[in-house]
Amino acid sequence: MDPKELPSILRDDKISVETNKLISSLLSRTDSQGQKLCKYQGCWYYYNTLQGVLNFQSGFQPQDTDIILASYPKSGTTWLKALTVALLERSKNHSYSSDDEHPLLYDNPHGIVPCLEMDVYHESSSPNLAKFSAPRRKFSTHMPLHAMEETLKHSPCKIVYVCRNVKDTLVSWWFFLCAVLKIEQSRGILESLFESFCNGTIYYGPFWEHLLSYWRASLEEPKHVLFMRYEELKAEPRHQIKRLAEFFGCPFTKQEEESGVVDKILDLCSLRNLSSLEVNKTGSRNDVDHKDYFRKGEVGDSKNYLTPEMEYKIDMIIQEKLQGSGLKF
Ligand code: PAP
Repeated sequence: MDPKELPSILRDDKISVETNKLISSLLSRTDSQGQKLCKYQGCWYYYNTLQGVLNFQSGFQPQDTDIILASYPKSGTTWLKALTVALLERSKNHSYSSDDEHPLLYDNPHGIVPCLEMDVYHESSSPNLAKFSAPRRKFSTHMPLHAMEETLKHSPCKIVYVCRNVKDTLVSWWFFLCAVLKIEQSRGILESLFESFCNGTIYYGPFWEHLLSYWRASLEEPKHVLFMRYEELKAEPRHQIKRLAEFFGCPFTKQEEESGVVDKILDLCSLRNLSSLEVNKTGSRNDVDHKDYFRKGEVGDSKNYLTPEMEYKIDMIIQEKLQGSGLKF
């Protein structure tokens, strides 16, 4: 594929001279798709993303009311963004009907909640953040928590991490990557992604360090970091959305519960509803079609694609890496 046709996150055309110098001192590798990755502060990034991370680290000034939605890619980010937007929007008394001016009806959740390193700080360490002011600034990130710790030091901002069964995450990655690169979905690509996933040298990997960075912080500072699971959101959405609302300091009132607001929000943010909206059927941003953020959304779908040997290897890695942490799958 012509490098200019790649989504911008996979390219290396936004790198400053200093970052180039830094990269030359870092561990680097080329992934199975031919894209260059380097390891910075323990995490693997494509070069443009690294530039965004560095811009963020040097320029971001947190506000106390900021909300940061964090995840390992393909773990439920789009859903968490939609739920967060809907929760914070509800003070505006939406009707949730088709003539409503609810932002989720007019934009993809990724357009409403931009990613710090891939959108906001992609090009500069001093972007104009004025448009993100009301009512609370909402950002997302795929950085591990340790990449943000220095920048967010002493900030009481709210960080929500959504995690997902890593096998489903891997399979979701495979589908997404092939869709974005517009290449055929071959077993060969799944197998090479699997290898990278297992040895940790994958975009934003190793996944276990990612998970553990947020898991530990959620235990140490539960008012600052909330740890959620995709599977729990699927199994008990009403309970989980209430947890999220409480964490943000805007719990549902009795009146809201009685008038069905919880269910309206869940319905608005459902995969079925979001994927059927015109903006998500036809729109795109950062060279990614909105429709590619929505697929099956099923728990355990990886069983249909991973061999028992692959599953076993992942299980063993999880057992070894998460041992003693209290985090289980
Ligand atoms: P991202 O990291 O690129 O933002 P992310 O949203 O985290 O992707 O993950 C995409 C997965 O969430 C897809 O899973 P699948 O490949 O196993 O199907 C997608 O279908 C699922 N997803 C997206 N929106 C929703 C939603 N509203 N409810 C449930 N699952 C969703």
